This record gives sequence, C-alpha cells and structure tokens, in this order.
Amino acid sequence: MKHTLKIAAAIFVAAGTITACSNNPIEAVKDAVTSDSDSSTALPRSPSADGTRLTILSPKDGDVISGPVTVVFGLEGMGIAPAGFDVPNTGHHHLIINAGLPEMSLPIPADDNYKHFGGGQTETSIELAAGQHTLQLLLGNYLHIPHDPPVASDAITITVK
Ligand SMILES: [Cu+2]
Repeated sequence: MKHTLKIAAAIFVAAGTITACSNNPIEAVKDAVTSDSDSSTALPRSPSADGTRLTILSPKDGDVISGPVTVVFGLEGMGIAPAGFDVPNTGHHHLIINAGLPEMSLPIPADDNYKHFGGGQTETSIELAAGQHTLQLLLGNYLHIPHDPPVASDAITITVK
C-alpha cells in the first residue's frame, strides 16, 4: 500500500512538473489559436440569406455582341449596400471576367479579372477585345469577402465581334 502511494505521489509530482514545463508551449498554442480566430474575426464572412439568387440579366449566355458590353446584375433575396457598410443581408457586386471564383475566405482580388462595384452599382459597361469571354457575378460583403454560403451567378460565355 505504501509503495502504491509513493508511486501515485511520484506520478502526481511528475504530472505537476510536466504541466509546469509545458505552460509556455500551451500558451504559445493558445496564442496561435487566439490570433487565428482574431484574424478570422478581422476578416469576417457574412451569412447570405436563404434562397438568394444572383444572375447576369444581360447579356445572355451565348450572346454575340459588338461594342462595349453592358452587363446588368440581377440580385434577388438580398440587398445592395456600398462597400464599407456592414448591413445584414446585403453586399456589393463583383464581376469576374475571364477568371474562376476566387478564394472564398479572403477579400475578392481587385484587378482586370475581378471588378468591384463598391458604390452599389447594379450594371456596368465594359470594353472587351474581340473573341470569347466568360462573365460571372459574385457578391461580397462590406469587406469584399464572399458570403457564407457564397452568392455567385452562373458563369456565362459571350462572344464579342
Ligand atoms: Cu468589393
């Protein structure tokens, strides 16, 4: 019995020592986890409303067009708010030109392939070279991050004469 108690005491001490020794690594992990969740709260995704539908109203898939292309954005089920305004169930449009959907947990890129309409615009006119092009819409929240689940239109293919 005494022997068992000694072992138990030794284990207790050892466990105490291990706990003491690993305080720093545990805190380091906690810090890492905390800063991870900090960065995800710094870049929050907004929930999208059930049944939201995003469509390119014009042009239509397969259209053959000349001149500047007027693209009309159609959003049902959610509203439009300018970038920077955190209003529930809203977002602003992004037109993806000749590119795929971006990383959904990050702000949508801003370049020739990813156009932001942070003013709340619902249509645009773009110059496209002659040839085939793909167009797709993606809604982004006030920080330009796609909603969860994302609200994207089907991609369409048009031909510019
Ligand atoms: Cu944006």
